[in-house]
Amino acid sequence: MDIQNIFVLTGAGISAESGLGTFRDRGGVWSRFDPMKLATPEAFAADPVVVHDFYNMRRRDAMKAEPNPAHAALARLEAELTARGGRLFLCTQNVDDLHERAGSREVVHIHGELLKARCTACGAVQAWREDLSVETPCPSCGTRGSMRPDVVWFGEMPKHLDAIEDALLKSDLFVAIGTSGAVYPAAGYAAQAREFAIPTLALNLEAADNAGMFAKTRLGPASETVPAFLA
Ligand code: BJW
Repeated sequence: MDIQNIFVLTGAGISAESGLGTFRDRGGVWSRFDPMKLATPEAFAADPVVVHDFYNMRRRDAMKAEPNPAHAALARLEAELTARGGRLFLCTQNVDDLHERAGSREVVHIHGELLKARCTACGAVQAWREDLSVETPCPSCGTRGSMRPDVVWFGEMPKHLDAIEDALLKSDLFVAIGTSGAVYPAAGYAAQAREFAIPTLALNLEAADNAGMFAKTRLGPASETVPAFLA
């Protein structure tokens, strides 16, 4: 592959074969749980116990999961591009750490990280592997019950947007893997790439909501399509 700068956007589909549920597929997380009661700041304010229970379960599941061949292939691609002076900009919507555990060195989490917690009193963010509760004190400022998962809920500002848009516009290829193209602003990146004449490729199990924005699509499980794309 001769391309130097590749922008990869991953979604829940890349972690599906690691046993972590996607959101919008049949049987997905949002078919079993109401996102408006769990993934909004209003839901957390109304019932923090329920929201903590949900994210405690998700955190435990994420820690038990292992990276799959799709995560590993992206880590190899990063190493290869870096060795020849290029760059893989890996933007994940996932809150798990499977890219990092597969060996990816630079990972940008637009929707935050489950294995980090943030203090709503003093703003401190720290690595977090334990369950959270309404009693958990903030290690930085001591305020009780102020810790929340450092993830991005609906209506909240996604993270690292300037760096993401900058990398997107500098890329020679945009690849979306395992994402339904339903959640903005990430769902709009394919259209933005297209607008700037950057080639676009979708690797997904089935056609995404924004499928029309991609010049090329390969349908199939990420554990097969991602290593094949690099071969
Ligand atoms: C496989 C596979 C296999 C399965 N192999 N593939 C414009 C228009 C309309 C609405 C909006 C808009 N702009 C903003 C909004 C509002 C809102 C939004 O987008 N709502 C939509 C529902 C319409 N967006 C927001 O509120 C965002 N904030 C925001 O916009 O701030 C304002 C602002 C932004 C920018 C500039 C200025 C102002 C925040 C969104 C936060 C999303 N949070 C969540 C939860 C995170 C914490 C948690 O994990 O609980 O993020 S929701 C959930 O969806 C999670 C995901 O990251 C995200 C995307 O889901 P993803 O990854 O695409 O998963 P699925 O399940 O949808 O798709 C999986 C795909 O994989 C499927 O296609 C399968 O086929 C495939 N697949 N197995 C390959 N083995």
